[in-house]
Parts: sequence; structure tokens; C-alpha cells
Amino acid sequence: MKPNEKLDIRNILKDLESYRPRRRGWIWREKQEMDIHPFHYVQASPSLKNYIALPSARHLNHIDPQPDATITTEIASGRFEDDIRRMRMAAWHGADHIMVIRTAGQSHMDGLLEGTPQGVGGVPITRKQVRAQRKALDFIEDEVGRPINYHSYVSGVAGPEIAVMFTEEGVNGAHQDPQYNVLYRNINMVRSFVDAAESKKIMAYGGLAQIDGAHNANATARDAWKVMPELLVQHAINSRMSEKIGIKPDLICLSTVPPAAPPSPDLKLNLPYALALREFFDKYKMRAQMNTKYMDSSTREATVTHVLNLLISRLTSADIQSTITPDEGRNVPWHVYNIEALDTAKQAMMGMDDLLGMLDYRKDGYLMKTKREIQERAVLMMEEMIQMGGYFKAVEEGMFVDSGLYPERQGDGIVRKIDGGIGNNTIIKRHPKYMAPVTAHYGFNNMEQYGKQYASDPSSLIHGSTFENPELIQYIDELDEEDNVNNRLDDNEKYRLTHLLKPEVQWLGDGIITVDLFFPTDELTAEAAAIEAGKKLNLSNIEVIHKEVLHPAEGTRIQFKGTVNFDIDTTKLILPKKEELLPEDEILAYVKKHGIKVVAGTGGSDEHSVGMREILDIKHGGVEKYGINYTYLGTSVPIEKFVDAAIETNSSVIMISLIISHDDIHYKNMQKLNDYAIEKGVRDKLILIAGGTQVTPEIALAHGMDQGFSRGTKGKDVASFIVKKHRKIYEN
Ligand code: Z97
Repeated sequence: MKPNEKLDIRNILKDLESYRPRRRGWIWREKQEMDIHPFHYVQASPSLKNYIALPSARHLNHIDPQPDATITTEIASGRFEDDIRRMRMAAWHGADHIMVIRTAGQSHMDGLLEGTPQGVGGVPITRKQVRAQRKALDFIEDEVGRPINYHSYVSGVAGPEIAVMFTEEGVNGAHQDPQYNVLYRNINMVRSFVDAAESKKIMAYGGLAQIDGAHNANATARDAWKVMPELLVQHAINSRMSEKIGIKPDLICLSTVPPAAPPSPDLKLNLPYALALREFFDKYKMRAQMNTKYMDSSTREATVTHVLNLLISRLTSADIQSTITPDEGRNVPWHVYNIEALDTAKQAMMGMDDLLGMLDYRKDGYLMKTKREIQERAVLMMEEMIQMGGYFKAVEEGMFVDSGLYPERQGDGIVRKIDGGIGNNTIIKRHPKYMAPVTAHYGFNNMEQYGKQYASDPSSLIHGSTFENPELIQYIDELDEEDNVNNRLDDNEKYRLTHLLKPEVQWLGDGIITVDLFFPTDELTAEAAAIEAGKKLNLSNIEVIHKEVLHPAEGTRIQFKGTVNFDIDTTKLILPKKEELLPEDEILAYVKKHGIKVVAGTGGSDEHSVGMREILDIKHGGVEKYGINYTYLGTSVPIEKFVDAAIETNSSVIMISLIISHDDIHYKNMQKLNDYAIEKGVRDKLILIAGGTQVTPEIALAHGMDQGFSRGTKGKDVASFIVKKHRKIYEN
């Protein structure tokens, strides 16, 4: 795969039936202290081969330091082929844990799905979709030079089947927590725990990292900060179960979420909780997700909550850092916000590098006292559950997701009955003669009757299961003639690898755009006005996705989305030619050696000097920054004076700013400058540069200049050009 070429989805789908994953299991980042010129980092991991650095890195040699924590992005476009393009972009921005959200309702389907149907809010997880995505990630991880962990869900009534398929297909991590089934999906408790035992055994064999579901209590509870003691209990139940079944502690990841968010006193609530959790579960890994409960549709607010959560992650050394955007809440699964969230994590984590090397916690007072109190409440809750008769009884009594701070109870917890829920009565006791010659099977399997070796390696009785012999896997391509990737690719083929473009939010070629505007009026009027504006812009499917009252009468900010009905033909676009810039060090060295001098000013009767000063002054990164010495002639400088001053000061460059363009005066003045330089016999020793909003390189060159610079020009562009041109004149 070449960095400047698009990923070809059809190529990924080719020979998919014979694809085999290159490895099994999860891979952590290599944590290292390292120098990345000119800085030293303590909590870092190796930089990527291909990446997009943070915007401000352009002033810092384009370095892209990577944090030591694994960084997650959730992808939920609903089409796996669009997910794949998103994965690639996310990887370049630092994601190495790609969590693919599955379609609504899959947890209630008792079996595997096949083919490539489209989903709602995520993809239906099938072997083909998983295989295509893992295959694509092989290419992507080679491109960025770092292993990428692929993740989805082993929950719901088909948990064990999915665990088998994930292990066969080289999926690297999964959520697995029976409490999630019980509380949030109303799946029978006994069935959920039996399935979890089997699933966890398989995940242990496959080396998958396991993430629990405790964060859901946080998102569901009425007052999320009150579930803190219960969260510890939920983590304890799942992680001990996993460990007893054989998952290695360093692959047992607690899904932690700071329960509170501003305007609550965020750190006062969340930091003692995080410490309580880390101390109780120090042999497991912490996967920090951000608080979504109090997240509204404002991306700004979400970012601040995220950064505060990242501070807690740095203060308590999270191993996996999740990133979430408000898109879930406002139904805009727009990938640009995933990328923003990844950059937020990278920026904040590297900005807070080695925080704990500089600070220490106070051992007395509020923090430690509160931490201890949360732990005591959790222990009390666990003790009460044991007294009640165990977990199942406690759930029957509504002990979980109650809105009281334990031991206070409001009586509004989630109640499930032992003989209720989906999949009730589906558990059958194993017959004394039961046996199944399969790898990684939980519980008594009666294999010893065939020989001792079969007890530890049952599948050798049948010469290996699909885990050892992938050829035994039944690969089903498509079941649905209508709802499949081939039809979707045909439908939007014209936007793939061709010259046609359409803006997109969710899927390739969906034509959706978002518009951000302000109306000087109240909220109701502004919302109706925004929809009207959308209609006048010829958009369809207009929907307001965010509104923010800036003042009840003076104004409201609105964001809305809508669909455009046009294509852009890239063959009809006129693209500006992009000059290759010289490296900063090279410019500096050349200027130092040759002592380049410039005379500059605004020409004719032009008084507009702001743009010119930006290009000249060191303060704005102008040419002065590169050691270029300039004489500023001022504004409205007569054209002849530029040349005379250049001769007088022994300057080799003239920079003339020409903003006014009435009557083509800017062209005329360029020509005049060139002609006068010829008249004085110095044209071939001078570099003439014109700048201004209406100046283009073509116009400038046609009117005797050596180059023209327009809107958006930086000092570096001009300095680089001067050095290149100077070399041509004086060194040849
Ligand atoms: C996260 N934002 O990063 P269904 N099992 C568990 C879950 O938490 C979930 C599912 C299964 C979240 C991910 C919400 N979590 C999104 C423990 C979902 C998915 O197919 O929606 O029933 O299951 O953790």
C-alpha cells in the first residue's frame, strides 16, 4: 500500500476465503523513555513510520511522539467497507486499538450471522466482515509500523460462538462480561454466566484482551457518581471470574470511566475513585474510557471532559485510553471527530508526560480518606451480597444501578429474575457421558476415557479443531442477495478510485455536510431559521445536530446537517501548483552564508501593510526568522524607489506588496518595477517578488516578476523561494 494511494476495498475482498490471520492475541505498545529531538520523553512508545502529526508539530521538526498507552477509537459507520477507510486514517493519527461497534440488536441473536449486511449504528459482526477488516489492518499496521489490535464484542446470547469465530479470525480483543448481558440486555443470568465461562476459556486460548462492562453502570445510573462502590464490585466479579478461567491478568482490562463530569467538581469526585480502583485491582490493566453520561452535543464540552479524564489517566497510569466523541449522542457518525478525539488524547498525554515524576499525592486529608471510603462501601456491598445468597440473589433484589450511594438504596435498581430473561431454560446439565473433542472447552469433558493426553488436548482425538486446522472453517461468502457489499460497491463505484467526489459524513458518497452558523435571535427562531437556510442552500434531509444559546435574545449558534445533490468533478478543478519547500535548516544555513538582504514595502498608492508585515516580521514567522535582513521602505512607496533602495543597500531581493487591484493597477506596477530594474541595468541580479490577495504566480510571472504569492502565504514559503532563486543566480 502506498501512502498517497487509496485503499482498494475490492482488492481486500479478493481471495478472502483463503486469508489467514498473521497472529493471534493482543499486543501492548513498547513503553520506552526516549529522545525525540529536541526533547526527552518518559512515558512514550516508538514513533510511527507514517503518521499525521499534531498541527503545531510543524514548528517542531514534525515530530510525533506517541504515548505509552494503547489508544482506542470506536468505529461505527454501519458499513464495514467504510469502517476500513476510517481505520487507516485513525491509525495514522495514533490509534492502535480499533473497536468496531456492532449493529443494534445483535446481542439477542442466538447464533452467527454471515455475509456483509449493512447495520444500524455499527456493523453486523460476521466472519466475512471481521476477516476483511483484519486483513485490511494487516496492510495498515505495516504502513504505520505498529501492530494494531482489532476489537469487538463477545456478549449476548451467541457469546461463545462469537468467541470461537474471533479466535479463528485473529481478533485481538473483546468486551466480555456476563453482567452486561444480565443488566442491560435482559439475558437470563444463568445462561449468561455459563456462556461467559465458555467464552472466557476460548478468549484465554486466543490471547484476546478482555474488557469488562462496568462502564455501562456509569452510563445508565441516574447520578453516575453514586455508582462508584458498585463499579468496584462489578469489576471484581468479572475480573476474578476471568482470571480463574485462565485469562492472564495482563489481558484482563477493567473498563473504567471517571463517573463525574463538569460542572461537578470533576477531579474531587473522580480522582479518589480512580485511586480506589487502581489500588484494589493493581494486577489488572486499566482501560480508561471517557465519561459519556454527561456529554451533550457540544464537541467543545466533550473535549474538555476528555482532557480532564486524560489528566486522571496520566495521574493513574491508564494502560488503554479510549476516545469518544459526541457523535453517538447526536447521530452524526462523522469520522473527523474520531480523529479529533485521537489527536486530543495524543496531545494531552504527551503534554502531560512524566506528570507523576514531578508531583506526588498528599497522603493525608481528603483524597486518601475518600478513596478509602469508596473501597469500604464496595466491600460492604460485596458482604451484603454474600449474605443475601450470592450474585443472582443480589440481582433479584435490585442491588445494581440503584441511584443511592451504597449503602443508601433508593429501590430503583435493575431487577432480573433467575428464571427470567432471554434464553431462560436453555441450560442443560452435562450428561455424565458428555464429551466434546474441542480445544479450549470449559468444564468436565470426559476425555480421559480415550487416553490421558486427550484431557489436556481434546481436539487431537479428531486431529485438531478449527483452531489448529483453519481449513476446517466453513467460510460462507454471502447469504443475502440484496444486502451485501458487492451491491453497495457497485452503487457508489463512481466515487471510488475515480475523478468524482462527494462530501461524506457516514458513508462514501452520502453527500452529507454539516453547517455551523449563528443567528442573532432566540433559540426557537434560530432553529427554524437554520432549517430554512438549509432549504435555501438546496440541501435535503436537514437536521439540527447542535444548538447553543449564547444569549436568550442576542443570539444562538446552530449546527445542522443536510445532503447535497451534486458531484464535484476533480478533472475540472484548477489546482494551485505546490512548491516544494526547502528544510528550515537548509534555508538558515544558506542565508547565513550569503547574508541575503531584502527591500520591502507596499507599492504605488497602496497603504495596506498588514499582510506584508506578516511575511517580514520574526514575530509572525516571517523571512526575518530565517536570518534575512530587510529594509522596510514603508507604504505607498514609488516604484522607482524599490530599485534605487535595493542598489543603495546592496540588496538582492525586492518584495512588493500590491493589494489594490482597481483598473489592474497591481499588474501595471509589477511591470513597472521589472522595466525600471532593466533600465537601471540590475534586473538579472535582482529577485523580484510580488504579494497580495489578488496576486497569483501566473499573473506575477506574466508581468515580469520572479514569483507571486497570494493569500495564505507564510514567511517560510517566501524564504524558501528566495534561497532557491538566489542559488540559481549567484551559484551557477
Ligand atoms: C466502550 N463505548 O468503549 P450490544 N458488551 C459490553 C458492552 O459494553 C457493549 C456490548 C457488549 C463503549 C462501547 C457500548 N458497549 C459501546 C460489555 C457495548 C455491545 O451488541 O450493543 O448488545 O453489545 O466500551
